[in-house]
Amino acid sequence: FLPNPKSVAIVGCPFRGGQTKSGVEKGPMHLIESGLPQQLAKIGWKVQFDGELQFEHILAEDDPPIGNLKNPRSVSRVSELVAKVVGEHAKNGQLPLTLGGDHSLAMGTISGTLEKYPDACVVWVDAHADINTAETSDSGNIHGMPLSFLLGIGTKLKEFSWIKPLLTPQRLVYIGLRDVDAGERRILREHGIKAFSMHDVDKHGIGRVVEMALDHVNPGRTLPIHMSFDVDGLDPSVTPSTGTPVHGGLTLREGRYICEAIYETGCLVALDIVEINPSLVDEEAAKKTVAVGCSLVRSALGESLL
Ligand code: 5AB
Ligand code: MN
Ligand code: MN
Ligand code: MN
Repeated sequence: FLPNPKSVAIVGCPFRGGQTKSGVEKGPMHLIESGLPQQLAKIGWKVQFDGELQFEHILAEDDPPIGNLKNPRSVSRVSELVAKVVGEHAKNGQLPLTLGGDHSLAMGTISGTLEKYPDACVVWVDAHADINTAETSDSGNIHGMPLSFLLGIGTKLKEFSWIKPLLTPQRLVYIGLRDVDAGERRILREHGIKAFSMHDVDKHGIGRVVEMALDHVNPGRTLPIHMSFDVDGLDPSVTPSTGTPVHGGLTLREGRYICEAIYETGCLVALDIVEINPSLVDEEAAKKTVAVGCSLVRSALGESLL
């Protein structure tokens, strides 16, 4: 499924409305300015980047909570726009690389991928399960909920009616989990969703975990893969500048290995790198986190297999 010639479209999404900490909207520009487009060109990709998406018109609207959901309309409208842009790039035969921004954006990116590839599977790398519903979420932050919307779990809101719940529980797999809410555990169990926690990574090693994860969602390695990579899946010593860090995470090599192994399948059709917040911790931490973000993208686009 990899585009041939290799062609990537960078979708910069300066959005923070899925959570409450400011700064995550600056993630995409930091990745760009640190040279990501040039790095991808250097490893053989034709790179399209026409500037970040503009969300000002959406963010200017009044957006009071609906129940406990914070910024529901802007999250929905931003994701709807992202879905269109990602879907169009995919239809053009480009690999959409979405730079966040917070993880609520995945509602859009995965919707866009499924528009072109309805049978795509999702590899979700994260410390968190991001599968709360409005009912189970304590925080009301929608970056902790995108998968419930994509799966069609929980109360349907008219504000989100554009989302087609095309994702099925058996097409989703997690790697890196270590901070899962009680309500989320229940959802994972009830829907039989496969998750590889840090415990599994310690027990089996990352090589075996990625193999088992792919065997579950993509047994014949014949289905397109959308990888959504939250940098908080890595340990905070590796990616300190992120809004919801959790200790005991993946090492840099484990993170890059996941990306390399996904590239090696030849099935990658879309990639998200989200939750880099350059305003958190200090400048050195931000630089390090951005550099790691770039390295994950390069690994997922084949750098180590030249
Ligand atoms: B992230 C939490 N489960 O729902 C919630 O960073 C955290 O995109 C969500 O993975 C973290 O607020 C969302 C406690
Ligand atoms: Mn997370
Ligand atoms: Mn996440
Ligand atoms: Mn986070």
